[in-house]
Amino acid sequence: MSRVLFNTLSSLLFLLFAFPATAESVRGGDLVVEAPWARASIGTSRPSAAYITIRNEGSSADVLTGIETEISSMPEVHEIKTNDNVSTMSPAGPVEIPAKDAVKLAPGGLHIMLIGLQRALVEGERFPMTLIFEKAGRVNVSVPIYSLGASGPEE
Ligand SMILES: [Cu+2]
Repeated sequence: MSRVLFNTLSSLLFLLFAFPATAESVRGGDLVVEAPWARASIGTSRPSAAYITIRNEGSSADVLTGIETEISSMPEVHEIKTNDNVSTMSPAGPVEIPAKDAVKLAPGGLHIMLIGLQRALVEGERFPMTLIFEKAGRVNVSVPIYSLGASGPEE
């Protein structure tokens, strides 16, 4: 290997390790699914929640129709609605991702409810999750688990 090439490769490796990507993202068709995370759970008796941002770079809307993950026997997209200071949570049904727009699943709004946990969510671990879209099809993400009190992806 030439010395120049070696130096170039070394620099590239250095950049890779010195600046790891903070926001994880996965592309599926026109969609970019980014910054997935979930909250740690206490055991498995109560559901936990996962959050993610879905960006649509295409010129037509797509629809999130379902979630699959081995960690939950019934993963469901929920929405929180607040009326007269009372917040209620209910299944959101199919979620439209408008063209050239983004939908953010975040605490206080849309979220993926992980009902029927198959094992406890432990801070620092990960689990696989599949988002199913009408057009983009199946998009697989690896979801990092943050602390019980986390409010968003770490910067
Ligand atoms: Cu919920």
